[in-house]
Amino acid sequence: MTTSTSNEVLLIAPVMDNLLARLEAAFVVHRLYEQEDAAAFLAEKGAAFRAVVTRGDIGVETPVLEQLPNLGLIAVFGVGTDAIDLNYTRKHGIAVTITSGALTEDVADMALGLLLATARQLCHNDRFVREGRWLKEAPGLSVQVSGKRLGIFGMGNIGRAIAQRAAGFNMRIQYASRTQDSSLPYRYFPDLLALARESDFFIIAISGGKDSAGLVDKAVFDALPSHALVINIARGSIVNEPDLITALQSGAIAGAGLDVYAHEPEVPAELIAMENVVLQPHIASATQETRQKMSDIVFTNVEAFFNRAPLPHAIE
Ligand code: 8YV
Repeated sequence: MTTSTSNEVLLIAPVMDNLLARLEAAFVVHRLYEQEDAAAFLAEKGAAFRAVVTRGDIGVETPVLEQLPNLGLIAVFGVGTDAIDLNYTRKHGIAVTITSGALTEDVADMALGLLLATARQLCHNDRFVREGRWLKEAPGLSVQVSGKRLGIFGMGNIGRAIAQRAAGFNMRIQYASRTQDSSLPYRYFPDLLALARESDFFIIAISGGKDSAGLVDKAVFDALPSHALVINIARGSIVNEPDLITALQSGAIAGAGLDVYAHEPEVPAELIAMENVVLQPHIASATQETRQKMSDIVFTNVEAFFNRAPLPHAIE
């Protein structure tokens, strides 16, 4: 028989081996992603689970939550909660924890890395050397990064960390976000299209979710100068991907650096075919150091939950 005092944890998707090992040493862990018949498994075992561990990019589907009547915690390996129905968790008193603070620097580093790689054509020129083309022709010219106008869409922790780094490149930093923070020395645009019109580079750093789905669309690409480069380290859902492809194909923008996509791990063939696009497999936070911190935070929160202690990283 299962009771709500059990210490059973449901793992929705694979996590780092050492986190899995720590969880398995301390709790009874079941892996949903390994169940042949997930629905039958949940129908039989669902009431046993008091904690779920999942990833930011995967979240938990609401029909799964509905099979977990004794759930008290969702510990997210990541900061995104866009793949979790927070109305449902609030209504059912389920706490949600995230790995806040752990990944800000890495994601900001990746934003600048993608910007440099796209503008300075690092991947293109790497191929140029490896394929022996340098022996036959001169490399082309790329685009200067330093001193340019950088538009940042979203000025949360990650947006700020990007701005700090861009300041080191003497960029003219400006941003659009829901609210202005007048303590920041950057120009604020209440209107996204106005920001786009004034940006040589445009970095997307807002949170994903229903409110931000498709906000960067044809209107934004048309407003950007045709030499603009678009960088996305946030969520694929924020960008209308077919509009992005059209903008790149038509020359409405000059290039893109992407870590995230609408339907990961699927990446549209059109993007893969483009030389002016740099593609990464959603790895902005994937350094050994940060992933270790994220693992520790997840474990600490699950442990606190089962010890009935305050949750150090609860979101609300
Ligand atoms: C991770 C993320 O890649 O924090 C998030 O929400 O999307 C990323 O940092 C992901 O959660 C782990 O796979």
